[in-house]
Amino acid sequence: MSLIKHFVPLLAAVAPGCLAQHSLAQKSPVKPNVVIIYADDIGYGDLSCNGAKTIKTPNVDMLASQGVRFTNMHSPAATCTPSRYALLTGEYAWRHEGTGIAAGNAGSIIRPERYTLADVFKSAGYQTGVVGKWHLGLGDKTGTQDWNGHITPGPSDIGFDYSFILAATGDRVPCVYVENERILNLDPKDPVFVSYEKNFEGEPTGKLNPELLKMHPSHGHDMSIVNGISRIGFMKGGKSARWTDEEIADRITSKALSFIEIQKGKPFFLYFATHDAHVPRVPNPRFVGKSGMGPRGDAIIEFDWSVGEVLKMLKKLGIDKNTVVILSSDNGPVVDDGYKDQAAERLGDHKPAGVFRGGKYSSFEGGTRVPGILSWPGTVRPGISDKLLCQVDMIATFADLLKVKIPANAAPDSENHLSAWLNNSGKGRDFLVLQNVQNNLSIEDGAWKFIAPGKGPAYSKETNTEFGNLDKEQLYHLAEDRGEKENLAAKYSEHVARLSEKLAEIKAGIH
Ligand code: NG6
Ligand code: CA
Repeated sequence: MSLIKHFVPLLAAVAPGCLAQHSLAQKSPVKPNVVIIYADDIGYGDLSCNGAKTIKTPNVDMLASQGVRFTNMHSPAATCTPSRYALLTGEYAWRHEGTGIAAGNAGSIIRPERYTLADVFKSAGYQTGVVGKWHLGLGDKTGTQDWNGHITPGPSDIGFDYSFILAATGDRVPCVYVENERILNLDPKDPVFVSYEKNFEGEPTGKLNPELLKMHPSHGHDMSIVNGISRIGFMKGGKSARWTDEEIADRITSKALSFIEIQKGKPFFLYFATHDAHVPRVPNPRFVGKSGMGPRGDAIIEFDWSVGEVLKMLKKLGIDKNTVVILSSDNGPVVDDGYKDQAAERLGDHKPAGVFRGGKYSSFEGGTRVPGILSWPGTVRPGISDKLLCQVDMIATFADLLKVKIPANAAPDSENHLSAWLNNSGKGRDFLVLQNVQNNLSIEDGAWKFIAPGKGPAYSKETNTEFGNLDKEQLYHLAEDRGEKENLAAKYSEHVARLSEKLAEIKAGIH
């Protein structure tokens, strides 16, 4: 498809200077900056542009009003690591061993030889950066990394020129920032040690020393204590390098802003993965109490602030019209994810997954139908799109925009849907395969969804989530039953047969 086609709707409206730039695009691709703002555990219904009434997210809403708001955008999986793996590699994570929720001492899951989304941008001459939550492993092997030197391989081996990351998640040790693969502010006399097997002698834990805690676990999360919060895993040392949870959003947002400021003259790609609203939810004091819903709501307001800061910076530098901003989330929402933070008690009428069933971890739509916004002011026509789209397609889609050739065998599941992402005539995906926390698969075609029979509990009492697992087939008519209330498998066996056959083909690698 010719590139110029994507710009047709706005050609009449843009200034003559821009027109010239766009006709050049026929020969050489335009190179807008690209910022992906990737939220953690923020659900479809958590944003006011998607209908939330209790929580107000004015900055996200502004982004949505100047861009296209997708109502059928999916993360590739219902948990973090597999979604991020698929986003960056263009391969469904269920094809690849070792892509489940990663421990904080996991080795690099995406190996250096792998072609990634960052490589697409590098091939097109971009400066690339990742700031925020990583959760894709670091170092050569699980558990034996030396955290006190150059922790390699890491983001620089898979296409990122710059990285400022949390190695895993806020609730997993090591609780330190890692900048360009070295722990920031590390005192060599106080090295960091990490174990996911046993505690280090003399170190307090949430389990044995609850009196030291300012936030208590509701399930799990009772190991090493950092900043008055017990975590998953054990760590020792690195006192000067430990983060303060209340400052994480400020720290990573300011790193994202300075990356943008430094790179502004060249095309850049920034993958800005916020920690909000993952547990532990410990927003900065200036957001505390702002949602009236406790820390979870306040963390979403903090997320909205981060989005606003990015948009303000792009405007201030005069590059807002030359920057594509994509906002999405790595999986659906969860209310109690392991800390007693009042999230359930103060939820009120708020529906984090909107009209959708289930949430984080789930095969139901709430697991993967996430917020999706793309803005490219002056180029992409604002609007609302209900086309079936998925983050796994970013590699092929941006490769088309930038006219980059993806190597053979790279990004096997990534499809080019540039025209749909840019709110033009493209129809979106024909089929999409999704995975829940037990790696059970479902497939949908926009109108129908088939959840394959799968082992595992139907429901988690701890997180109050329906996983969507059942020992028999499930079929939902999403076009008329977005809430997946009625299992029609017995009634429409032809759709069960059609979708289960397609799922088997995709599993076998036949597209
Ligand atoms: C679970 C954690 C949960 C969260 C999740 C990963 C317990 C009891 N629960 O195992 O708190 O960390 O993993 O979330 O430990 S994700 O968004 O990074 O996938
Ligand atoms: Ca997540």
